[in-house]
Amino acid sequence: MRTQVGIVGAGPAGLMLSHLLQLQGIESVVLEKNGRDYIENRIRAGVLEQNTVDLLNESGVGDRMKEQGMVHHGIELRFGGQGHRIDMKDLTGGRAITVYGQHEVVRDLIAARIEAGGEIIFGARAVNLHDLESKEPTIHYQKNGEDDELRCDFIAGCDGFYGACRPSIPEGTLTVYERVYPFAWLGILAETPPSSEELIYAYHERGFALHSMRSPELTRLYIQCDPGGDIEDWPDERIWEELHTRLATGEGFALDKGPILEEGKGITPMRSFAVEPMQYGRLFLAGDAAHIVPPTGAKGMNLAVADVRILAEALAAWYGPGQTDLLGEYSETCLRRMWRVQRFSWWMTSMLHRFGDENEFQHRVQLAELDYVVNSRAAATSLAENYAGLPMEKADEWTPAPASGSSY
Ligand code: RFL
Ligand code: PHB
Repeated sequence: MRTQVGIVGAGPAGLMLSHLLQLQGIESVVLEKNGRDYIENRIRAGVLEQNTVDLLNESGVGDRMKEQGMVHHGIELRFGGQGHRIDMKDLTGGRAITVYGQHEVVRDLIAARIEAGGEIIFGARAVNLHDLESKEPTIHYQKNGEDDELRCDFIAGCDGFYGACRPSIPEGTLTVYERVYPFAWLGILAETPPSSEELIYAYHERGFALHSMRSPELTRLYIQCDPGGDIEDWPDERIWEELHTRLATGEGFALDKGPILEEGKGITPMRSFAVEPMQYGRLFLAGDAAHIVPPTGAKGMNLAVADVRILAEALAAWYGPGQTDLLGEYSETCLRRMWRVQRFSWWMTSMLHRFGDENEFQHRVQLAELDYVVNSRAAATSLAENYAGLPMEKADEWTPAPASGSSY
């Protein structure tokens, strides 16, 4: 089989890329190792920044999000038993976030691809990639125990952190940056209406807690836990008790309990990870395949979408006017935004979690940081503009250094 752009992975990055390419008249095939049902029901991210919302709308896949997404103009930071609202709308000149599940975005994109006659091969696991430096790179994959191959002009590696694309790049080519945090998040989805209209990020002596939501009937909650912990050690009662303690306020905040849905329950380790460059020959990495941010800034999916927006534009310039410069600059353009998002996600994580080895000094500094953020308009603006999403134009204004060693 042959196509113009072979895409590995039907997460937000791969599906959005395939959709944007189709709008430019460029053919692609998406290979996804899991089944459609599985990826359409996998509970993951929930916060879309303004850029992502705008792109979904502008590219014609925003109808359900407009109907069902919950637009939020602020978030709450809670510490010392008190809540403090960060008024994102006021601080950013009108920007907002939309709470809409990642699996809903995935459903909308799959529906749009299928309606447009696009090809997504489910149950197809990429095993390795070949001839990346040639004009016809090839993806070797397995489906139903059979080996097959997809030949392409370009390959987009959108197969997440554990995928096959990044490991296909020759050893020694990529520089890896990584930080593993000494804690994890235990997440649940509960059948109960949210107890607050907006998201609550809580810093507590016992650790971080987050109150989020998926709909007026479904609450999404997280607590900081031990990274080596087992989900079996967390019966529902223990989870609710921790949530109540960590989210409590002096004013008697009432957290509503409800049945915990099995599909939303899990422990996620926390890491910051990045590789440079995000390209090797005709392979372009995008999304979690190239970088991971800890979820405290709600940025992973948004960054994945920002990458493929840049990649789609670069590929359109190559197929249309035959320009190679945008493809050559792909990695640098993405990395600039990526490092800003890494900084923000690391900062939010550092401010809001209890570190195992911390002493009273670090605890006081964290409290002072929170106190500063909620009482200084300058500090609150910095949080708000990063959380709502740095406008795409800011990154685009930057002129990247000439790409070294990239060839097509
Ligand atoms: P994905 O979504 O992991 O998709 C990769 C796809 O590739 C498939 N795959 C393969 N297919 C074929 N062959 C192979 N060899 C393959 N190997 C893998 C996989 O099955 C999968 O379908 O990566 P993508 O598209 O880069 O998207 C990234 C996002 O999923 C991720 O960054 C976010 O979920 C992170 N994240 C959040 N991001 C936000 O923007 N806002 C949030 O509020 C937010 N909250 C979160 C999060 C991630 C979390 N967890 C579970 C890590 C909360 C949590 C708890
Ligand atoms: C979520 O709703 O899943 C969520 C919200 C905010 C975050 C991370 C996850 O920072």
